[in-house]
Amino acid sequence: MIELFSANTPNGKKISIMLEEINYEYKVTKIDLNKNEQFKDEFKKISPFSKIPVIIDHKENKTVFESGAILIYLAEKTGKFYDIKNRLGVKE
Ligand SMILES: N[C@@H](CCC(=O)N[C@@H](CS)C(=O)NCC(=O)O)C(=O)O
Repeated sequence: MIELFSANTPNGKKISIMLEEINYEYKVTKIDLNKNEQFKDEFKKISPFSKIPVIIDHKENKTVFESGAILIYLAEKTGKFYDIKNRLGVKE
């Protein structure tokens, strides 16, 4: 199961859209940016720059931050929306 730490912003939404598109089971933990929850020590353990979005892949025990990195992680995990041949350094 994927846990998405997010807020109602474009960077947050794009991960929700991806999770819906790949039809992956996930839960959302809301981070209230207006209450500065992104600066809490507990959150900074998974997001060192105090930004959403972040995901924890509980099955793999992996944390990923930065929306682009999250999108690639999910695409590679599911084989959808990303051709591994396009990855830098991968030779055919
Ligand atoms: N490059 C980052 C940007 C993330 C980002 O700017 N997140 C904003 C919301 S869209 C945020 O967490 N802002 C809180 C803050 O800066 O205190 C990404 O693509 O994930």
